[in-house]
Amino acid sequence: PATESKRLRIAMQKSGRLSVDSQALFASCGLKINLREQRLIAHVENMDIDILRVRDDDIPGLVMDGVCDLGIVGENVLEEESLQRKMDNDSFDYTVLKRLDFGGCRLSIAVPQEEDYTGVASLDGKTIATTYPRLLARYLKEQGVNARIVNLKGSVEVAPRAGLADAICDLVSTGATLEANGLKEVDVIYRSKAVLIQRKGLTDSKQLQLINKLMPRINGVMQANE
Ligand code: PRT
Ligand code: ZN
Repeated sequence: PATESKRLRIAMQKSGRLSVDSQALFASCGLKINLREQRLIAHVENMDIDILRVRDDDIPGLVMDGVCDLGIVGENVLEEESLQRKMDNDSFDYTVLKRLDFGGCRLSIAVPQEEDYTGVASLDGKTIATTYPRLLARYLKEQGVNARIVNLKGSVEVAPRAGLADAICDLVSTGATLEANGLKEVDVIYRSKAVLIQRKGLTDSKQLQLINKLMPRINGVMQANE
């Protein structure tokens, strides 16, 4: 029945760099979840919440299409999806409820260590491999650089050695991966953290109440971690 309130659906990364911290955040907000089962949906035992465990790349779309109410995802993935949807004239609306204190990384351009890099203009006419073609294209356009973008879903860091590209644009945290592949970071184009987002048009009063209960807890947990 239409009057019956739906459970709040939160999307999180199933396994990867954001999943442990996302789980820990939920736990410290008092959500009792049994995540040991390899299930897509985990029911929160003590609140009207379901946790959806998916690939991080699917989270922006699930929230923007209104399939999930909340989601935790990296700003890099969120912004890339937004740019893509703008181009495709698809809906790309969402609200950021909180910028979180994990998942920090930067999206950077890197070139072979022996390369003489004198600034972004030296990428003119070059080929750059990346998993983030829209973010890279936006940056290159802002900088007035004309380069060819090769879209790779993985193994971006081996592209120069494999002769597929002159440079790469990839996520960096410690820099160890770049170093191990004979590359040097030359330009940071985007700084990212995990964010908690909410879909547009969420009006169910029970669900809104639940979010209003969660937010102070999230803020409290983050303050305690500072
Ligand atoms: O399976 P699924 O699609 O869900 O996961 P995924 O493999 O696409 O993503 P995952 O788990 O690798 O990353 C999820 C999110 O974590 C990213 O979208 C970022 O927001 C964030 N994050 C933070 C990172 C990194 N740090 C990071 N270092 N994502 C990826 N990396 C990779 C980077 O691509 C490179 O291969 O780690 C390597 C570089 O690390 P350093 O420490 O060697 O510099
Ligand atoms: Zn992914």
